[in-house]
Amino acid sequence: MPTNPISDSLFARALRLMPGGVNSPVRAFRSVGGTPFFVQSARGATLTTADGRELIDFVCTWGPAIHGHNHPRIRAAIAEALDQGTSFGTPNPYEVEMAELITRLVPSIQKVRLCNSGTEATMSAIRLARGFTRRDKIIKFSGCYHGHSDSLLIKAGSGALTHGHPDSAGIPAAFAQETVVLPYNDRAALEAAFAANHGQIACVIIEPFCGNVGFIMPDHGYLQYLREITARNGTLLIYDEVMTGFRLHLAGVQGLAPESALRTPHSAFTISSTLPDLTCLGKIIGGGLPVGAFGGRAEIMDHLAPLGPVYQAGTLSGNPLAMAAGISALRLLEEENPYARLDALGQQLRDAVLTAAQAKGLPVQVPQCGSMLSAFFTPTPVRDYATALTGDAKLFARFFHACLEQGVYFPPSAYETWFLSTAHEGAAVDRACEVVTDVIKAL
Ligand code: HOZ
Repeated sequence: MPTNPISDSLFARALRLMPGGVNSPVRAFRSVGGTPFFVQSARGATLTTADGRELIDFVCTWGPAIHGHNHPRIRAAIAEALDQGTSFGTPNPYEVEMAELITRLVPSIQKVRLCNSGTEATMSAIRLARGFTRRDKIIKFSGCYHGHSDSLLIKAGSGALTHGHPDSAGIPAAFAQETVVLPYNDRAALEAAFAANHGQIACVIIEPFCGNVGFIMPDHGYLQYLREITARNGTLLIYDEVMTGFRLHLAGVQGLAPESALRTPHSAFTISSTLPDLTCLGKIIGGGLPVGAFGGRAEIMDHLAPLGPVYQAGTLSGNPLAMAAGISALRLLEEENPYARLDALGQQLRDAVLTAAQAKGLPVQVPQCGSMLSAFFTPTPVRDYATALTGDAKLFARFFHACLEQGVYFPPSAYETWFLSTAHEGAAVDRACEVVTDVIKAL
């Protein structure tokens, strides 16, 4: 068992200074046990810990690192921008270039507002939807996590679920009453909610593919149904593509079509595009620096200040360093179009888990699409929050630690998505498959 004296001592100091020793809960390892390692540096698919251990990383900084860590092109773009200054508090040319890229690549986005995190993007999109429709209620789905703003932290996934607080303390009951929470993939529940709240629902917000309760895909036709019922009710449809944007396709889930290079051979699911009214982005569009964005139909976006009455602002919004990094990451994706390659890597890892589990007689579900996947140790097909919770989280914790011991780092929670990057091609994914096979055999 490797020892991590430097990480352990840093964590002991951190525990005295920061709640739980961390600045984002899931990093504290509390659901898998043990103490987190500290990272000194990262390159390609590898993290180097403060204790000098090298780990193959399937967290990819929770999604942004689709080109692997510290890509030379992105680093060079940041260095060039850095030479000009770090923040101006005025419009800068990079913002225009980023807005042009996003609106060109994501068909439903005619205009975009850049901000600093995915949480800001979803919070602001909700306010915009309420301001535009002049309605107060919103619909979200249990297990979908849209960041930590008040309206959205109800039956949430990610760290909130991991640590047993899917409905956070501190949310006024009056706010919570405006959020209708429904099961994902359940058409009857949607029909009933619209009937019960006729003319009151401003928007439906959804992770079109859920990535914060483990990875879950929609049933065949569900997204089309969602588009149809929202349009019928004058309700805006918001896709939270903070995780999936530029990860599954240049246009995110909304860009996937049956003829797309990306296949989903693991479900009866045929992907066809449905366009939302608003889309929230983050992660990849910052190339590893803090960023968020939301955009959509111009008619809606023009309700934002300074044109309209819906207020939203940010000192560091459109920050030149984050823009330069993000532009570089997106241009690389356009040049390489790596989605079919990434899907092959995702399938390789998925097949390794399934084959090992089958040999062991261990029931496991491994939803996968492109470079996103996760493993639920359960015989029950996972299609929503309730079925995700049937996964054996204790077994996952053993799996996690056994892999980590052998140098493979998966997310420290049964309810987070595993991410791959182009840097995993070859040795990294091959080694991870070997480790997963050994670990499952010994579970
Ligand atoms: N909420 C993030 C994963 N879905 C975790 C972010 C972090 O801890 O860095």
